[in-house]
Amino acid sequence: MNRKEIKPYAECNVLIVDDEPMSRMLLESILESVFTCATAESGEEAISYCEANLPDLVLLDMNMPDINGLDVCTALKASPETNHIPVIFVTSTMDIESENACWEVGASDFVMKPVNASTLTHRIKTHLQNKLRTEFLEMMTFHDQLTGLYNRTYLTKEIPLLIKQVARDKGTVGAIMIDIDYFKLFNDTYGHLEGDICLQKVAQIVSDTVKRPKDAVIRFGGEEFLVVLPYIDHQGTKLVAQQLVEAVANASIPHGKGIESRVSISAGFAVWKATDVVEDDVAALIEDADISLFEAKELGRNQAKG
Ligand code: GH3
Ligand code: MG
Ligand code: MG
Ligand code: MG
Repeated sequence: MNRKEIKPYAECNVLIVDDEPMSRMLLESILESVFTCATAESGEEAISYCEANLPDLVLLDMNMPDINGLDVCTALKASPETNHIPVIFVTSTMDIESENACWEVGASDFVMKPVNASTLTHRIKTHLQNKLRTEFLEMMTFHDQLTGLYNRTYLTKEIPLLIKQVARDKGTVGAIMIDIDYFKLFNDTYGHLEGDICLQKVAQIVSDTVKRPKDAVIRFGGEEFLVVLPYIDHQGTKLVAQQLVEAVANASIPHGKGIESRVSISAGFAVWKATDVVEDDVAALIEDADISLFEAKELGRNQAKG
């Protein structure tokens, strides 16, 4: 996610889970004018919907045959992909033990059947607000405002966690350091505002070229980008680095004083066992990629070295 503002309620996807058709219809009729609603008629369907669509909130019937609401909530909270989705239980039988059971499996709230339409709508809005604000702040904390890429905070806080996971799986991790060629001359020729637009274009090309979901593209410095590639070997990293160099050159962004009169990048890469990165610190892997970047610059720019 990288939006400049919090999305409106009408765009929030609320999943209604209930095994009784009448209950589903009633809840949907209350909520469909305020939120974007979807329905599921079983616990199994709810879990697969959540995995595939990541709704903003789940309204969950407690009593259902097969997988009951408590089990659905437990499953959602156990997965890192879905554990941030607030779950509100809707139930007709509520004793203290059931209430406690809801809290224990990670519920955000519960409402009693028959529901008061206004209370239900307002409870949902409150939990959506909490979730969306948290996500928005996370987005602001971890993204660079000019390019929308991850920032240095993301690099220091989140990348070590990713690399620890790769180390547990005994995998390797690749790092590609990218630097725009003759960018000072670009600014001198076209001005800093055009320079900013150029940075945005290059950032977009890099993001589009690096495709796997766990790969991370970070704005490392002014006109330097770092790509972190978990679970990749030397050959794979080399290929991505070469593709990045080619993609920027092929975009043909005019640069009167650049190589072949267009904007180009140089890239340096390194691939380490993730366990070694954990031991030595991410900075050591970056330093290794940086040495290769220096070599790529020395050899004439517009190329990848590693
Ligand atoms: P080289 O090929 O050796 O990398 O040459 P270069 O000119 O790109 O290298 P240098 O490090 O001398 O210049 C980097 C330039 O990037 C200098 C600075 O003005 C520019 N820059 C850094 N951040 C920004 C930014 O956010 N916007 C703009 N427009 N320019 C920036
Ligand atoms: Mg039921
Ligand atoms: Mg530089
Ligand atoms: Mg440069």
